[in-house]
Amino acid sequence: MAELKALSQAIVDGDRGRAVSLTKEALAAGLDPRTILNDGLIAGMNVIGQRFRNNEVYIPEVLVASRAMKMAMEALSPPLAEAKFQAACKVVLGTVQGDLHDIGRKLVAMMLRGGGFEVIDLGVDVATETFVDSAKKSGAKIVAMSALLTTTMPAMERVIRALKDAGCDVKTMVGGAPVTKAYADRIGADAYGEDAMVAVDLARELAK
Ligand code: B1M
Repeated sequence: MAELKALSQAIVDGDRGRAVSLTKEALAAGLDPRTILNDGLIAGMNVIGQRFRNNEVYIPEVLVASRAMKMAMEALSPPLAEAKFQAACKVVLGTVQGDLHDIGRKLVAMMLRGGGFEVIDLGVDVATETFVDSAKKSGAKIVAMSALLTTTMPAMERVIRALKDAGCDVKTMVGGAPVTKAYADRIGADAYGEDAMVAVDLARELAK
């Protein structure tokens, strides 16, 4: 769809104003927020990610694109959250220690909230103890972790072990670009979310 291609391009260009106005226009035109998210915003970030990998753009361009995505996501957040699901349960969510990537995690948070979950978003660079403390204090049923770096993935295993050691009765879910189902199984996670949409279905399964 033409609007979504333009939106994707606005993200690639890091044009925040255009990204926000095109997101609002797409919503006003009645497009499903999930379609706007997938085929507009995420599609644009995928292009930037590929160019970054090919050394065609560098960190400043990626940051500018990330900011445009964040601002467009703010416009998209209320309609996504409007879906009237019964509050399923609490989920503690964070990007693991040493990792500052937050776009994917914010998407997961947004989709979970849209799916009726109460999300306690701990942010980025979250220490193992913080996950455990938050799970204990909140009574969350699920602890969800995001990692974007191969060097920070092992922190997920540490959190899972610490939750068990602390006797927390929680299910764990992991995700992020370098994480795989095989890795999730190996570290004893209860679920692996390939993307933010799948994360909601998995969280519903885990909450049962
Ligand atoms: Co970084 N970075 N980065 N970066 N960055 C990657 C991840 C990288 C793959 C780029 C590359 O080299 N091709 C590479 C990692 C290599 C590796 O470890 N294998 C990398 C690197 C190396 C780095 C630095 C080390 C660079 C440097 O400084 N030399 C540095 C590390 C900083 C740190 O964290 N300590 C760094 C910094 C940055 C920026 C700050 C510039 C910026 C982050 C801005 C921000 O987040 N606020 C950035 C970005 C933007 C990227 C890329 C280009 C895009 C990431 C992104 O936002 N994708 C990325 C390349 C890429 O992935 N293609 C890259 C869009 C987002 C929607 O996808 O986060 O994967 P993603 O989330 C998806 C799914 O994975 C899933 O759902 C989401 C979509 O539906 N998901 C979950 C995520 N978490 C989930 C949790 C779940 C379930 C699903 O359940 C709990």
